[in-house]
Amino acid sequence: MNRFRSTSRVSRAITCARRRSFFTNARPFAGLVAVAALVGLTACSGSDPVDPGDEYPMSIDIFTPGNVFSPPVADIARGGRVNFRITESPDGDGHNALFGGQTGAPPDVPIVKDTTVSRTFNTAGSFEYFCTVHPGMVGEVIVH
Ligand SMILES: [Cu+2]
Repeated sequence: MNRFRSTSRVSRAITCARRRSFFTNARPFAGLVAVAALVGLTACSGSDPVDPGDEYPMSIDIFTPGNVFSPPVADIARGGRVNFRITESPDGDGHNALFGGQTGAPPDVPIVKDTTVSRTFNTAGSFEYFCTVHPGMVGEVIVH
């Protein structure tokens, strides 16, 4: 019993001595860690000052002046909305905007004219679309 107790005391003393020695040895490194942390924070705030999601609009209008989508390439933030402001085409038909079943793309815009159809883009990526009424009438929405 006594032997165990004394062993235990010795063991505790050794453990404490090791802890003290660890902290004594670690102290010079603590300064280095603090400096490294400051440098790290400064580097982070310098290279990435703005949340990337804030750089792109949450809503954008795409027009159809003639048989083109304008702007042909639209950048928006993820979760943003594209308003297809579709006017009557020169041939009297309307336009559609098909995404071709791309994963993450919103539902297709049917053939319409003189109206606005809005679509929300919840998935990051590049989504090309086209009008089947007018071959070559294409556009792209890039979701960031
Ligand atoms: Cu068209």
